[in-house]
Amino acid sequence: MTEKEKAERNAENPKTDDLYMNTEDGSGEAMTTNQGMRINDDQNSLLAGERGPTLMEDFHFREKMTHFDHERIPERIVHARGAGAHGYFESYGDFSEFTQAGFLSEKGKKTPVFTRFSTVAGFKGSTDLARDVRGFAVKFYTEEGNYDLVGNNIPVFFIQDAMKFPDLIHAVKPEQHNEIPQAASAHDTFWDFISLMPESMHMIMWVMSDRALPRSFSMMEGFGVHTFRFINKKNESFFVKFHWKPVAGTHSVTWDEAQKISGQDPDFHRRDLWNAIESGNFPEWELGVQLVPEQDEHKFDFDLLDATKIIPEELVPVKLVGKLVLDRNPTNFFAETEQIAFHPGHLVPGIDFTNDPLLQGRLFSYTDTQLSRLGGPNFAEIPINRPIAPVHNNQRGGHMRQTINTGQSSYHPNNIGGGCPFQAKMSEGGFVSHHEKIEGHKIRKRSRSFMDHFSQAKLFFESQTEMEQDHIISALRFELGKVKSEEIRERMVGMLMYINNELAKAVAEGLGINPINTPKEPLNHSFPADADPKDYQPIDVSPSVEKSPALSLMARPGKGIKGRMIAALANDGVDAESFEGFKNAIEKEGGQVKIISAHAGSIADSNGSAIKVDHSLLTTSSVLFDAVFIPGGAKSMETLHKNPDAIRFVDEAYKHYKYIAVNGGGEQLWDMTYASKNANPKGVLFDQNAAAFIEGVAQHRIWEREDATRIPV
Ligand code: HDE
Repeated sequence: MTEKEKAERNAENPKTDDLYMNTEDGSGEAMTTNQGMRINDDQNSLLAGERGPTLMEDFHFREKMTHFDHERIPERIVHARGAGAHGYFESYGDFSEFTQAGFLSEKGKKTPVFTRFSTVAGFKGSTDLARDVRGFAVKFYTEEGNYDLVGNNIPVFFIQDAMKFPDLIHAVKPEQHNEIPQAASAHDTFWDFISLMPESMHMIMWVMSDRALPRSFSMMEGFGVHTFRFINKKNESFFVKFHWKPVAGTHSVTWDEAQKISGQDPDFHRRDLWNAIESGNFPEWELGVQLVPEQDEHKFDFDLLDATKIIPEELVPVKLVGKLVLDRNPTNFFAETEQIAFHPGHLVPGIDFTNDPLLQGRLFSYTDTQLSRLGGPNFAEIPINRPIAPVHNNQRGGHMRQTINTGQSSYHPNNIGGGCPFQAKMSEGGFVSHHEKIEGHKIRKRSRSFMDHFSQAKLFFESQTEMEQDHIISALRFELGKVKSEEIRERMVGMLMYINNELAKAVAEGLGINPINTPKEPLNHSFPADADPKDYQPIDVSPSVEKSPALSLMARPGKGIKGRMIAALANDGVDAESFEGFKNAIEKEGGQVKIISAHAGSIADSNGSAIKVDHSLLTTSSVLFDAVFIPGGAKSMETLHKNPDAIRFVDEAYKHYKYIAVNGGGEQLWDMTYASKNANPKGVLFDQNAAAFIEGVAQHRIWEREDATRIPV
């Protein structure tokens, strides 16, 4: 995308930086200290004599070094690793029938947003490709104040009560004695905890599925997870579940690829988001809502307040209400992506909480964590966190206060300040909590309606395609295979038997366990000391939906190849016509073509024109691409067909079910591969036009390529 195009696009869409950015690029300016004094030597410390000690009075050195020493802030306890982008949300219509939220009140209304995606378990410097849940947090800078939809790419959670969150996170993070392993759940403490907590089984099915290995942030769904409330102007309430549906469809990588990508490019997802935006292929999602009128609260065979449950789309369809477009990369990662502070309690009138005990606990945690992470109560004044709606209140002081409040009074009621700032009436946009009737005893107890732990785990597993089920089985074999304790493995297999017998048997076989011998009761070990364990054991529920096709990744293939990366294997002498034709056709559809060659620099095509090489075979790998194109050109092939890295590149792409286009003399390289031993390879297109290849790449993978796993790379 050219600078001119970017400027035009920025002018069209609402954005926050005009309103808050305090950018500084130093161009044309002399260097100064933080006090604004000009610096004329930034190379040498102040010494007592040419070879003497450094003087304490060197205030420039001390200021520079002190600032550097304090450059880092504590990383997030969870979701430390992430990437973010600016964009906008556009409402599809007027939804005031359901909510008074202004950003959903008018067709075409645009609201600026900042979105941050993340992994959960790994440290800030860990790999993007961990098997993990992804955070999907969106800050809407609405005219009525900031609204944060702080969700995940999986619609349920491991636990039902926030009380257990520190335990869950301690169990999944690196073990406390040796801080191993990084960004991985495949270890004893995680599965020890999980195998004692049957409420986590539904989530475990999702995390062991390909959902936990997204191909790209732009190819994963997002979910608000909890049930929230919409409130309209008549004070009528609807329960609501939020969904983000990716326009590019839902796609994943395989576990073999994920592990290799973690070494080849641990920034794979960050880079993908950055490149997509820079190339003008803006990632897009549609916002969907499942709405349940208040009076239907108890109509379901699960509790709407239980965050380990979904509302199957077959029971309540998803209504699309708007579109999210991410069209601008951050200017500075630290200032924006690192300092942004989300909070599920940042609401606008028209959206409210429910009594989900997981959500209620989150309402405490997020402000609390910002206090230590961002250093004090004024984090809302950091540019990226500032609402575009003006802020007026009587909060004063605190570390790093930016606002200079004028006047004499900082309390309410006051007469000295003319009674200002005054309390807004409802009609002026005030927030009023839903008038829900609450009566009860103070009690620490889990409702019996939360005790069905298996029916939706079963629903999820049984709604997957055979290939997806195989991947879940392999994931569990891998994860539990890394667990050293036999007892934990057996307990887990015992738990899986309550989900699906075939699943349990297949996992047990991989672990060398006889499922018959696995312990059965009690399943739940998470109950108060004085409770009767029986009151906490899972209950059996026959669900009203037995299969939900919407739960398969295959249900949302998306359209086209926007954002896909295609590797073109070429060397000096590549056939100009065959290469250019494909490249142009792919780029026209929003895909990106990268030239991979035996050497870096540039290559000369058959017409003698120079083509810039993007990567030599040394610095890249097939796992970083969605498909491979081998253009012809006798001279090019003469070099590549003898290059073991080029041969492996093609074989590996074949192993990972990718489309491969072979044109003209490209067959010389193909013939050297192990994959070519198959007389009729699926998804390998010989001398076909670009349109056929593009159509294939849009399907993402050829899962029916049965011989793929045999490829020895
Ligand atoms: Fe979070 N979570 N969480 N979480 N969460 C944080 O807040 C917490 C939960 C989610 O990109 C922390 O600012 C508790 C569910 C996202 O900055 C912390 C519980 C869901 C992000 C915290 C949960 C989420 C966080 C760490 C159990 C999906 C990253 C840093 C009750 C609906 C936001 C921070 C970003 C971050 C607490 C469970 C989503 C510690 C106590 C369920 C996307 O406050």
